[in-house]
Amino acid sequence: MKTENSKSLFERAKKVIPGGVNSPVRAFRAVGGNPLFIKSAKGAFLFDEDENKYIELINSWGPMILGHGHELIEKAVRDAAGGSLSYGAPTKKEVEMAELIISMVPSIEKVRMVNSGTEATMSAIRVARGFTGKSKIIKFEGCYHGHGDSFLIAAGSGAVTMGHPDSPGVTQGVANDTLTAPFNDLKAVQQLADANKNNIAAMIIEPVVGNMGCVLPRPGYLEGLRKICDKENIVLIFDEVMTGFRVAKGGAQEYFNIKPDLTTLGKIIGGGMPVGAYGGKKEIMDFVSPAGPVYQAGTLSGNPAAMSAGLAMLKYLNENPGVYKTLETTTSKIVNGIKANLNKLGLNYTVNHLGSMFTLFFTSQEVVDFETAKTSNPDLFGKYFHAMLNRGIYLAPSQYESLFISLAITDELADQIIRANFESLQEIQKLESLKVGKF
Ligand code: HOZ
Repeated sequence: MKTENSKSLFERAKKVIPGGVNSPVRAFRAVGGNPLFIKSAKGAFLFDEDENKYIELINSWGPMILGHGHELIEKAVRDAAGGSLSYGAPTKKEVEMAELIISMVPSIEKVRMVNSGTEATMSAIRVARGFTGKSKIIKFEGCYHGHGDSFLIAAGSGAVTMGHPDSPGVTQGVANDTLTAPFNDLKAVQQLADANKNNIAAMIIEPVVGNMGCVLPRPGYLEGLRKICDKENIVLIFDEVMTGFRVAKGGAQEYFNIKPDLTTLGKIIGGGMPVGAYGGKKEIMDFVSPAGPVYQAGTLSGNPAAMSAGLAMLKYLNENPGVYKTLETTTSKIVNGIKANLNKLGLNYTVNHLGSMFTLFFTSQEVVDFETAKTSNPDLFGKYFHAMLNRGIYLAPSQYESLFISLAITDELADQIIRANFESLQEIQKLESLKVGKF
């Protein structure tokens, strides 16, 4: 595989961009080697600067549900660009977007557009604090809610693999206001609530975690959190940056039938454009300026091109709910294929899966929280990543990320992924056997 162009771009990038990338996971540090510089993408495929073609299982970390370069979204952006790319003034499109989100997401009664998931989570926490008059928050170990100071405590995603789950630069004061509990452990949450009576403003959670790999809530867990929040007067925030409009039309809250008080949404509502949103109960959202006293603003909020792209995708999902069945069928086929491969090879690694999100963990333990996610062997994951890449499959370059399937993955491509998985597992199995002198 030729990679000269990516390599030389990375060398140039390292001189002018910290670590050569604009977001850490992309640097391939968790898997070794050089990142690939992507030139274009269409449907299920990515093309890099060396003209290599890959079947793509990241899909911009979730939003490209319809696959890359979908005609509806491209047209929407082209049409929007015919106006202007930014006004810094209200538009009809953002009203339509808010109406559509409210009609699709069960718990959202009012919604504010921002520019990224990070902005959405930071703003949601602020309004929860303003609304309750309390200061502490609970987050869950290994969950990642963007790079806001309050969330870089026991954070997942790149913060784990870069070795900074508690980032320097976050003041002790902020850190003291963030309480953490293990995912899937209701008792630990109740203990925190008891020890911090009347001090906890909000609890924020990825209802299905994507940022320590895909980790599912145990039956009754989200219901339990809802009950604790009701009892303790805590604002329950579902971070649906990854799960919103992906695990179901109305996100994880529809799938599990639990209504949070606030929901944060991200890139997914822009169909790939930079955007985010937070929304929820009217009485909480009416605390946001100018309706209420909690300040939050932005020139690019509700950007017309982002709104147009997002509307095109969300309308498509809203009008074609069968897509979720299709996504689930394709993903189940891939996951079952991987499980069959593991079986054939006598390997007992763990695969977690919900809807069109899944992760293969290189551990035999059931992965239910951050501790068990960390039992996955990073060395094996790195080898597997490169073995798949050499076979034309582009995975997330970190164990602590979910994979996302798009509608562009056909049955034939699913077969190709399963075949590549078998060969890759076999390859690393051989390497491991050689290492321990089995052959
Ligand atoms: N932290 C992001 C996924 N959990 C990756 C962002 C990116 O590199 O685009």
